[in-house]
Amino acid sequence: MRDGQARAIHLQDYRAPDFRVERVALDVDLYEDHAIVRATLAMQRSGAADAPCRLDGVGLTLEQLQLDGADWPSTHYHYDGEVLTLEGVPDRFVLATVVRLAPQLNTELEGLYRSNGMFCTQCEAEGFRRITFYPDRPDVLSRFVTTVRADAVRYPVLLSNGNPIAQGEEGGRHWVTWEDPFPKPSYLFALVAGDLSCQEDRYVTGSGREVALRLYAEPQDLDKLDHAMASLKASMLWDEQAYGREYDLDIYMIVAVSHFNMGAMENKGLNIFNTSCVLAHPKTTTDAGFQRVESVIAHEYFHNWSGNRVTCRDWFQLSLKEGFTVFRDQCFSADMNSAAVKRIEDVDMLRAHQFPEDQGPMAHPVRPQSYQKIDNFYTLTIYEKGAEIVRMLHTLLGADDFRRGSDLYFERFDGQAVTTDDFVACMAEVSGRDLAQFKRWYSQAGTPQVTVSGELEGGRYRLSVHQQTPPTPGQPDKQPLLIPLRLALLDGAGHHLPLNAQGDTELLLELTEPQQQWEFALPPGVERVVPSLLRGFSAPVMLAGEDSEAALRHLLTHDDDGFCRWDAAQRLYRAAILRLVDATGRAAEEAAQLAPAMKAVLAGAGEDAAAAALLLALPSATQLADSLPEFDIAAVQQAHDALAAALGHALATDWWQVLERWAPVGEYQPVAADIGARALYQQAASYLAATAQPEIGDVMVRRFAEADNMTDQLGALRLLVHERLQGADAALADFARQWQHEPLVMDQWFGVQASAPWQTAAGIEALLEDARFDWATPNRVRSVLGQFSNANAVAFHRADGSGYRLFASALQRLDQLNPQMAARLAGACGRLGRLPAVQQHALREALQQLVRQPLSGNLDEVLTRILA
Ligand code: 0A1
Ligand code: ZN
Repeated sequence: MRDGQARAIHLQDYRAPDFRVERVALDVDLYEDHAIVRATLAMQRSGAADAPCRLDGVGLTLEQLQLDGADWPSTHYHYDGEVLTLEGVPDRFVLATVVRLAPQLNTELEGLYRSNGMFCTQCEAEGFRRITFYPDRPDVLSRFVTTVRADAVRYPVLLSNGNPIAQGEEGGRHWVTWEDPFPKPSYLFALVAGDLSCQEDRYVTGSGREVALRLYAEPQDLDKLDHAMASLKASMLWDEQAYGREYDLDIYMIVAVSHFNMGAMENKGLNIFNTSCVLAHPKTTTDAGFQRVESVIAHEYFHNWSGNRVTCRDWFQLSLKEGFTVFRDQCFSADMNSAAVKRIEDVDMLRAHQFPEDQGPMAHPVRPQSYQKIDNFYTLTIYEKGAEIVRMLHTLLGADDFRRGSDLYFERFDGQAVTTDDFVACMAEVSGRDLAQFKRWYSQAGTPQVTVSGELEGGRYRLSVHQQTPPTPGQPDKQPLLIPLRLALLDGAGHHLPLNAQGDTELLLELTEPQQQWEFALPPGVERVVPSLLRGFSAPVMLAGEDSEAALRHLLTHDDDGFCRWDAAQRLYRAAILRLVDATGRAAEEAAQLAPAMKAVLAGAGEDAAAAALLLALPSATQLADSLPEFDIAAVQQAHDALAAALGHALATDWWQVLERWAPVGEYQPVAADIGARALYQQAASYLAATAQPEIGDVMVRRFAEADNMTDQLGALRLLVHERLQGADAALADFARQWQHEPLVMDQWFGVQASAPWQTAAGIEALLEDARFDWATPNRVRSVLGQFSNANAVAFHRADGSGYRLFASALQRLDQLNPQMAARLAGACGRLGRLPAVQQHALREALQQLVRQPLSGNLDEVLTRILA
């Protein structure tokens, strides 16, 4: 390993800080080849009288250190490159340091760095220590005053958190001083300096305060900020209505940067966004892109309360802010669009990506016990499973008590750094419920498996439910969880049956034991009962039932729960595809079996095209292979594609009708109804493309050429390229020519090719060597290496091991530049232990060879877990 011995940090070792910081004054002087940071910290002892003062600081060149205005003797301090230890300090003192940095050499994109000629920062989780010496932990909150200085012509815009309170200019350089009145942890600090254009608007809060909204981007992107602005205003209003939370500063700023490791960052009053999560224009952005912008804008805005006003005590509590905030942004998007569609998309994502994480070598509890590099724990488990936990609390308590609980939480802990226990305690207090067992969701890793069986006998329906959570690394034995199971029973005509004396037709069962039974008295004459279980996906579990095809068809036709209907369709498709593994010749028969139900969905598509598109989509081969003991993607993909082609033929007339009826009309708008229409069109086109008939190629070539928006254009390009239809190469070339000056669109161009199922290691290598590829831009790296390893299982896991070898050498190269990115991408190798022998051997060899190289602690931690 490159950065010294890895050291694990344990939750149980948490200790309150020995020193607090009452005030911080930062002065950041930016030059082309270096930056000087002067920090003045008013320190106050809060722990043991003899404790030395320890400040974090990574890779800093210390130029000056003074205590209370006088140089502090070098015998009284020690800096080991990571921690500055000051011995014999008084209980209160003012520490002044001067450090020199080299932001222009910072390719890790943590701390202060440059992106396309601007300066920006990323401090979560531990980037502030790369800017100055500081107790860089979330439970140290302080008030910041920040002065940014730079060349006035190159960097006309100088920003930091809070409000500007002074500015000046001298000798070609200028400066602005910002004051943030809210105490905050250092991870929420931000500054930006650049030549940026601004879109400005205003928002008046419910209590009548006026807030200036400023969205900054590079000048050529100024026309791509409308959607972000509209989303921001909608988020501000929603948080007032749904949670009673108003914005608290006079200015809310968002800056778009091209080089960013994640989606965006909620720095107080000054969000920094990956361009991909803020810029949107119909010509360059797909529907999915528009929706992502809306949800990420909301997510970062909602953090102002769930994260900033009330923050995390330590990084083990990361899901306190992330799980809650994801839940909040999911509910917001559900309210802005179709709630059922949003829920299905979220569940699909959770099951496709978080479930495998929870079953693999990286499995960890939502509140982990230990970590080496906290960056590696910004996971789907912390975010998405964390959101499911909050959702379950909402389900168990009901909307009113949940709101009372969140009000209590925000009021009681405003300005504090707290724990997930504190959050749950508020929910317990307002509801009077004992949530002790529920809290196991935070401490226990792994996806619970719930098995159900039903019996109809003597006018009663008996439901037996069994739960079990498989072992995960470091947690061999699991306790039963409190699992909310939302249930309805349908009769043979598809009507809801009453479930109790009050006539309720939906109940929330609370599964608390390993095994439990419920009985329901049925009205006379009921001969058939089909249970609708886990309605709304009421808990993040894997549900196994008897799943007779007739019952699934019944649910698909009659269930009024959007998730359950969709899940019934998924299960039908899954069964068909799995039967086709090793028997692809039977695809036409399977398609014929499925056709009537799919036709029925199409007949009702007019009501909700987006829902119809989801009901008609096959589960991905990757998801199916993940559900089997061995991850044999080649076999499953073949079966999957055979069924897709057979359905393309069996329903050809219907698909062509869809193409006619749902062809784009009118001006592009990213609104739910139109998005649904485009999704349904694309779904139909993809079935036809799977048949590889030339006619669909012609239609796609035309659609590609005539499209006036990126959704249609990219949708056509994807089918042309992935199905290798006539005209694919020309379309790729045209696309690159048309969009050469739009980096986010060129990311899509790379991504379409890297995710093509026919792709080879040599093809990926060619993309990496393309002059337009750039190792230093995370979005571009993700569009090739992320798409290849995460969205193209069939090519990545090719039996000759070529994909693995290429990937390992790419990781090694990337790790030199950006360890966080390399470690994140490496997670794609987490299926190692479940691969067929040939692949397993090849991947193990490639990773073992890699882990012998000098690697970052980030990548080393992930590879070590995978290889364990
Ligand atoms: N808190 C941000 C995500 C984020 C986390 C880490 C980062 O750098 C290592 C950057 C952003 C969010 O949840 O949106
Ligand atoms: Zn977040």
